[in-house]
Amino acid sequence: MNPCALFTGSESNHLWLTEFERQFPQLNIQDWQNIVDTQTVEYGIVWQPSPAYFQRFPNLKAVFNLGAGVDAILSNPAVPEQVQIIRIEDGGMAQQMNEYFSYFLLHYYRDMDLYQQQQKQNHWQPHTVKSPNQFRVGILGLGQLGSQLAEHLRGYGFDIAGWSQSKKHLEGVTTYTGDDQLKNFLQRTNALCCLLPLTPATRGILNHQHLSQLPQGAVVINGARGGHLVATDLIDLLDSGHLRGAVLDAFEQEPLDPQHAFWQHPNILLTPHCAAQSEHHVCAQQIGSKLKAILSNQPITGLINRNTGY
Ligand code: OXD
Repeated sequence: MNPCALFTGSESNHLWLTEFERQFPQLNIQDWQNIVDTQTVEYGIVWQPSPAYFQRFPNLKAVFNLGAGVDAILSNPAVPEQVQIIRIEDGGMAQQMNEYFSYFLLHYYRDMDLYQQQQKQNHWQPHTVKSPNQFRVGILGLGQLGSQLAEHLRGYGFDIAGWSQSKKHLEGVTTYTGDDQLKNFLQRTNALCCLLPLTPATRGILNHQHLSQLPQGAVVINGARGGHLVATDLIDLLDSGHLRGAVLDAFEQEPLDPQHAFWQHPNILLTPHCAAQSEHHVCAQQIGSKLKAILSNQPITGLINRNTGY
């Protein structure tokens, strides 16, 4: 079997290699830099590969992305047209995303941000608990992760809506489609959860125009990519009091610059791109099985459409 070239650009490389070796020793997955006969490589497994990766393997047919979002591959100018891109589908991330969003949604729904401020002022004041159906959650992006989040949140009794580019039907979820319905979706949403793929169409979607369509006192939780958000617009809307708070997990530059205004903003909670992490054993299982399927001419799911970017 020809070697399959792994690139993760991080110290977790050896963990991936060990996991692939454990589950699929016959697949000959190797560190991309150790492969000598580079012309024979037809398949790759990558996370945020450098242009040099694609230059090194001119006969690549397909790469498996070690995550859900493929924006780092699509924006790489060295990726040849004919190389197919295959993403992780769930890979253990849906449950982690559900936990992450539930945690912060409950934080705002149960006024924990207000209690944190009150504690700093030694101020005792209970707030009336709202009925959950008065808390209107809106999920931007109803792909694998967004639709599972909608399903999970129904258990809390929140009023849930979702927005996506193409029409989706999800039980118990009011769905909105396309640019024409984005305003109506935003206007009814108290807690906006972003799980969109980052594409030219969604870059900067969390901007002043859209965020100011949310009702006064809304909150924003971005578990997708920093490129969705216009940082200065968010800060303006928090400072003017239009938005109550924001939770940010992903940033345009990572790690986030220690001088960035987000760190010290009183109404921003931030986490270091950890909302959901692909689990080695689950993802290795998924990728190895798909690679075996491709090699025996079986169909697979998770292929990226280069036109839509997801
Ligand atoms: C992903 C990520 O895209 O972890 O999977 O950000």
